[in-house]
Amino acid sequence: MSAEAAAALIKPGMTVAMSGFTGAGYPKAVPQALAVQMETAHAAGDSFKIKVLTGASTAPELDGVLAKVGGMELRLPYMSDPALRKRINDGDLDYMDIHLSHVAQHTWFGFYGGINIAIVEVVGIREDGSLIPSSSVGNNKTWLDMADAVILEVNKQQSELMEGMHDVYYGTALPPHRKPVQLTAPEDRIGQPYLDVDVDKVIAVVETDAPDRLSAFAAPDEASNQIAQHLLDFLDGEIKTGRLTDKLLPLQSGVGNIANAVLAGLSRGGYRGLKAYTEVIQDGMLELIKDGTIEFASATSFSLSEAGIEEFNRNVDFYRSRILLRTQEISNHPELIRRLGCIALNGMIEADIYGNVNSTHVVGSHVMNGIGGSGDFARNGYLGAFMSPSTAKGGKISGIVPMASHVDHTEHDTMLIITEQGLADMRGLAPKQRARLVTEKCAHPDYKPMLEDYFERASRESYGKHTPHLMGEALSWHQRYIETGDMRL
Ligand code: 0RQ
Repeated sequence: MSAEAAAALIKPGMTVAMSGFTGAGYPKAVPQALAVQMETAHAAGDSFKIKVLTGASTAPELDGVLAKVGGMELRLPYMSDPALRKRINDGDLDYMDIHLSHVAQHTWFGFYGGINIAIVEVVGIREDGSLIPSSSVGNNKTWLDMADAVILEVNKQQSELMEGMHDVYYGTALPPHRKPVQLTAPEDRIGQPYLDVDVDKVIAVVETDAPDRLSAFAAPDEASNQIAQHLLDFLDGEIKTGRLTDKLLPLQSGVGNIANAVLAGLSRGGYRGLKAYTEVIQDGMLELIKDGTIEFASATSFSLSEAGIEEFNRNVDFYRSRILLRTQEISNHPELIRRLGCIALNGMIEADIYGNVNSTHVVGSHVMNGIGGSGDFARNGYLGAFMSPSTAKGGKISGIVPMASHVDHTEHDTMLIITEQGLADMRGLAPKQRARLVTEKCAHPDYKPMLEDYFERASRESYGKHTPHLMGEALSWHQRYIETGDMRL
């Protein structure tokens, strides 16, 4: 049926679970048709809002249009759309930022109530009713299983050549009936290439012909290259001490500028035959697979630029045996990340001197994107690194602060803090040692004396001497930024 007819099946107040992970594999027509119907309702004075669950971030055709018409009352988990971000920070809707590995199980536990409708993009519907997954798998298995009704978008633009590259695991159960997940290497297949759906629940099939978000990547800047170099030097040191071999351990890489620069650096570093157990395959990862740096990559989503898609389609037979897309409850599974010993590399907003990391909130209250999978990997991996330039907004904000204004990753979960200034290896260090090292290695020269002064006074005057802090001053840098637009004195 038409997208308009399918959208008309969605009613105000419903919980609608949609496909999509980092701008890939999201429904492209029904959400846009729904936004038009919401706008009409709002013009007539009727409220029309729904609760939206996804895999992770989507695109303007989903989060963007629904945000613009004020059509969401709740959104979870990760998002990165500017219009939606503005709505959330204006206080117009509730946003629940949860670990990506938690979404499926919390849905099964009933924490979010039921799901009225699932809208899932697929590449095709097979004769037996099973579905060829699209460019992301995300939470689609859970959405299809749990929803009362299902709308499928069959997108002609998604390459049919992806068929067979997915591994959908159907062995999850609820406690106390859980069994170990039998995956011991990133390349292990433990599921099936297709998604199952109860055909009696399918209330609409809509054909679409539109590309994914296709974000292009900026060339790495100077700071990103320096951060990448610090990490590569650190890894070389780990190999020399014998803690790692030159095959490293399976890599998880976040998204964005710095992640891309690190991937490019690995290629220069002469590594061969590495593996990735990660969430997203970006252009940088494709290049590493092509040149043999990475031998195999497991993820839940492709997030490629137009050039990346062309490259993938041209050499699909080569990539087919080197890439698997899984459900996000498996790509981000704590049990598997711990077993494989992933090296987790993620961006951050700020870190404090003790190594508590804020990945999500500018000045404690303005949400940027969300925690994504960074917590799944940082807490459970073999190594957890957080990376950022040492300053933001032209030097007016320090990325290293006395106390993090919001904490996503506690000092117990973080091991490496890396800025363009240097790398702080906090493994095996107690709080005061961490504070001195993070300040020395990572702080920008404009802020280093301020941090040293703070720590020295806190060490003398603090209520307790274990993790010295001056409670009235710990967040004063953020307050100063709010008042003057600059954290500097
Ligand atoms: O803002 O674009 O307005 O200039 O944050 O910062 O330095 O370009 O770095 O693209 O890597 O993003 C933490 C947001 C970093 C990202 C974050 C501002 C800065 C700029 C972007 P502008 P950069 P990145 C895998 C894992 C959480 C999710 C995650 C992120 C913008 O890495 O969302 O790890 N991580 N997922 O100016 C004020 C500061 C700031 C600051 C940066 N201290 N104060 N603004 N910015 N630091 C993927 C998934 O799980 C799906």
